[in-house]
Amino acid sequence: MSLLKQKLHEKILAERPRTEKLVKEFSNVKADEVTIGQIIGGMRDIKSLVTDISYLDPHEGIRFRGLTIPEVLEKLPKVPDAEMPYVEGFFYFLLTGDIPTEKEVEDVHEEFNNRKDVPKYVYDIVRAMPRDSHPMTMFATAIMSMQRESIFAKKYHEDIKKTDYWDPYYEDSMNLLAKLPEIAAYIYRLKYRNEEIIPGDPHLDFGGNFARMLGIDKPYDDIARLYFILHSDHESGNVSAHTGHLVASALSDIYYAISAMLNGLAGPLHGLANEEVLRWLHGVMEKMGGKIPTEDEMKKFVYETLDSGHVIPGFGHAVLRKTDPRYMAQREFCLKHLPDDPIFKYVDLLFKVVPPILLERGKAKNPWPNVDAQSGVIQWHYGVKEYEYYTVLFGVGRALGVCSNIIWSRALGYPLERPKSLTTKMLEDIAFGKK
Ligand code: HAX
Repeated sequence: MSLLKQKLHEKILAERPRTEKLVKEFSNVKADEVTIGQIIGGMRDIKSLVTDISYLDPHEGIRFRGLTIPEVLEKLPKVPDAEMPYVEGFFYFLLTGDIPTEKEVEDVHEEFNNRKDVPKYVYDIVRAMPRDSHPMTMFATAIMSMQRESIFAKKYHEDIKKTDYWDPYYEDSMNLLAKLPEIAAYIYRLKYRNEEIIPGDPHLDFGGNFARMLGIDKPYDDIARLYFILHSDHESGNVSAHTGHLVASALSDIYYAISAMLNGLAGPLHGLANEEVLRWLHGVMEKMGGKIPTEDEMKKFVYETLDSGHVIPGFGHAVLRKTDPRYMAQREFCLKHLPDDPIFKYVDLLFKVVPPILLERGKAKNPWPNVDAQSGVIQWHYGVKEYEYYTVLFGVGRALGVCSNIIWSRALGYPLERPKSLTTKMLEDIAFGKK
């Protein structure tokens, strides 16, 4: 058994009694109350999910297993000659809550390496799709097509106990995660680089190998690592994480769950926002003839967008009420590596100009930038100029967190998710005081 699986098993046995006790002795204790505004308003803020893998404090931002982003970047084992930690080590940390040793990181690397070969039929299916298919559609389709590989789907029809479900979910997750960089890079090279596929190098780590298969030199390997880590998890209520959780709660296997997760991520109010940011910025650049606008000129563009009924992409958040620390981590990278990039200058100007305007308009609950405001800029700078691809990168990262959550959901025996609906008439009766 791999070191990761062994550690995970120990952790599961240690954690189970906590959940069992809560369910057995405290099931009727209220954790929250729900208003009509929340029921109609997208279930915003209703406390109805549980995860120990990450927690999003509205005023502090994300913590992964209790650590802030700067702490994660500092404490996890780093790739030699690189600034960023191993994605393999980060995944170990997400899944177990422990900082891995070098040996444990190497063990995850070996596990991924042994499972990374993508069946040929997956590539055939992707190649058969029209070349103008969105890369997210190609990515989700590739993953769906591998459902026939699911170990859980086979074991379910054999004699497997519910308490052991986590094991085939873990195996399926490892098999799938190992292949994601290969599939994502394949889609990129197929669509945007004349179908010239670059083979991976088994000696390289998850992020480094992805950069190689994309065909981009250093420091893009560090960008890949940073990007996958930052986008991995944002607790359970966001559309992609929640979709993955919901689908797997029906005991649909990891292939069904992760392709569904990607379909949720592909929306412009969620993961597609990074694409929208670059499209919007290039629109402004074109109008400015490439020159950096003054603050007043930039304000004019922001007002124009708002007055035409559109949102400013990359700003606002359903939970956060401050600047997203994932934005700040990427901003630091930009300040260090690409301070003179014209698009970075645009983004920095927006950081100054947009929040006061959104505050003045009084609608957005959070006027500050989110992760997507900054991420496309870095990709563009290093030559990934195809905006529509950015959400695929987000998807590779998000799968790390969603797979971890799904494995734990099976390990702790979380049941089928099934909230209750009411009719509008019932809400009116509640609102007007009738029973
Ligand atoms: N520009 C203009 N108006 C905005 C806004 C923005 N950036 N952010 C919020 N608002 C508006 C909303 O559209 C809403 O208006 P209506 O009442 O007319 O519908 C109002 O302010 C209240 O919205 P909210 O409660 O503050 O925000 P929501 O929880 O409803 O939505 C969103 C959160 C992230 C979807 C929203 O802020 C938005 O559309 N932002 C721009 C798109 C974006 O950047 N999305 C990526 C978010 C991060 C993420 O999930 N990445 O994957």
